[in-house]
Order: sequence, then C-alpha cells, then structure tokens
Amino acid sequence: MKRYAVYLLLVALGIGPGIRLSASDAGQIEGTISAPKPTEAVVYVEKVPGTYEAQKVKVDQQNKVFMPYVLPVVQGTTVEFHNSDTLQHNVFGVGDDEFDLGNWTKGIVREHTFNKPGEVTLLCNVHQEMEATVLVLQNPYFVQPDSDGKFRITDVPAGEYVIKAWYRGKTKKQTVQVPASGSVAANF
Ligand SMILES: [Cu+2]
Repeated sequence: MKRYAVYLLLVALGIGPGIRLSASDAGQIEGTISAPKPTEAVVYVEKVPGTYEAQKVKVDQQNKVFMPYVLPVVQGTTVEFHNSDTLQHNVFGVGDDEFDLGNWTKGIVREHTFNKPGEVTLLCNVHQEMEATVLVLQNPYFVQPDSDGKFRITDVPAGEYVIKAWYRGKTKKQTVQVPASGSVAANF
C-alpha cells in the first residue's frame, strides 16, 4: 500500500510539469534566408536568459580543408581539432578569441575551449588557403539553413528576441515575438 502511494506521487511529479512545459511555453522561429550558399549561414537568437550546457564538437582537417567550414557553438564549448591528412597542419584562431595550437600530424587531437562570445577565424600557418569560422554564441538557439535557405529554430521560450542571420562575416538582424505555441516568421 505504501509503495503504491509513492508510485502515484512520482507519476504526478514526473509527468504533470513535463506536459505543461512542452505544450504551452515555447514556440518556433521559421523562415528563409536568401544567400548564395545558405548552408554556410547561421541564424541565431542573440540572447536568451539562462545558462547553457557546453558541448563537445569535432573539427577535422581533410585534404587541406577545415570540416565544417562554418561552426556555430555555445559559449564554453570545447572543440577537438583532428587531422586526417598525412601532412602537418597547424590551427590558430584570430578575432574575438586568439590562440595557436601549434603543428601536428595525423592521429593527434588538440583542443580549444571557446569561452569568449563572438567570431573566430580559424587558419593554418602551413596552408594559406585553409580557413573556417567559429561563431561562439550565448545560447543553443541557433541553426544552419538547408540548401533552399529554409530554417527553423524550435523550443524557444516565449518572448521578444533579436534574431540574427550571419553570412560570410556580415550580420542582419530583426526583432521577433515568439509565441507560447506555434511559430513566428522571420525572413532575411
Ligand atoms: Cu594546414
């Protein structure tokens, strides 16, 4: 009898609040960005109150190309830099965060944690043609559009936000009102 009462209490605590949160407090931002290569753009919410879990993300160097070419991350994310080539690469960053990981070859992984928000250009001092961008963002409400330029940012807490579309170093912005359910349109 006692055990059954505890079970009922857990059900009430566990399921009740979950349903309410997901059903009525968050909306979506969806739209289209017009750009020559929309998959290389990033659409993001500038600031959403709260602190967010850092991620661990991988960047590879293949055939003298950084993969991916554009990498949006949450502030505090550690990026593992791999080298899949049989030659030496170097990774250094310039811009809002500056670092130099030195030179290394295949099989070795080096890391950098991106704690400063902003835009960081990745370069290799061995191969001048190698370049990539890391966008260090305050929150995880960001997305990269598909090849048609369409994007959708989901589960955004209801409220008014500035959203930004970054493409090749340039940023456009607009203000949206995210509803408690459903979606708001934003086109760039
Ligand atoms: Cu290189």
